[in-house]
Amino acid sequence: MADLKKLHDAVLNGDAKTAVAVTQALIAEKMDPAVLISETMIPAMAEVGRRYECEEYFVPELLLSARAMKGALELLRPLLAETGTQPTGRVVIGTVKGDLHDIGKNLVSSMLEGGGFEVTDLGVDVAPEKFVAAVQQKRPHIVCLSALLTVTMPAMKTTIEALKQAGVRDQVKVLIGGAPVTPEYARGIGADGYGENASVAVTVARQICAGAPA
Ligand code: B12
Repeated sequence: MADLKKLHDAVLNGDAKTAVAVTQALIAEKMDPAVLISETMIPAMAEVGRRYECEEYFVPELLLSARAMKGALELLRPLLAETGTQPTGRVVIGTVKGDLHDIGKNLVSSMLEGGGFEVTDLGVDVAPEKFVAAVQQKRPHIVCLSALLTVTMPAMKTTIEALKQAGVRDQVKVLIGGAPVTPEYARGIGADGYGENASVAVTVARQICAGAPA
């Protein structure tokens, strides 16, 4: 049995080569990808964040850990998507303007795909007008906004304002998330829903598409 701790430590130490090799071994052993992510990789990234806060880690270490996490996630992404059944709804997702964090957003995107949603991922540093254009073109049921920085959270509000200005706000539900985001903040800026993690994002998105209040 490949070692879960080895995967945890590879992400923590920014060792992408080992992270990928151990993930491959765990996949071969039919390990549940959701367990690998939620019980091994996310806790490792949380520890990376803690070390950064204590100034034990700096930006280069964050980048190395992010690269290791992304390498492992690339392998798990198709497996998450395989679990899907009926198309559930259309989603446009992106990290808001000024923000380059995409690991959590990619996870939400993969879990939504796995939950049967058709997902258009606009990437990172997405300007409000780009979200508006995607809503006009793709006609999604839900727009998902991600922000990891307190300084980029206001871009969520600006994006909602831009949807209103363009006259498309009533056509979509807006779901927001990211480490500094709270349900109160979501309500305050007029979002329709909030999800604290990727699996909650799928549950809330399903509720929205079923017509239940988010
Ligand atoms: C990795 C990382 C980076 C990497 C990002 C690489 C990448 N490709 O994403 C790099 C090195 C680039 C980086 C840069 C910076 N970072 Co940084 N980073 C992190 C770190 C360590 C981990 C983030 C992460 O990936 N977590 C793992 C994922 C799985 O969790 P998540 O993102 O929270 O996502 C989950 C939920 O939030 C939720 N979710 C996320 N999005 C959405 C969307 C929706 C719709 C829903 C429903 C749910 C949802 O579901 C996800 C999965 O469960 C955090 C620390 C932390 N603890 O968060 C700091 C952190 C976010 N970074 C921080 C800072 C300060 C920076 C920099 C300013 C540093 C600098 N001096 O340059 C820059 C900013 C660059 C920019 N303009 O964006 C601070 C932010 C402080 C603040 N309150 O604003 C943090 C909190 C570190 C800290 N403790 O100080 N960072």
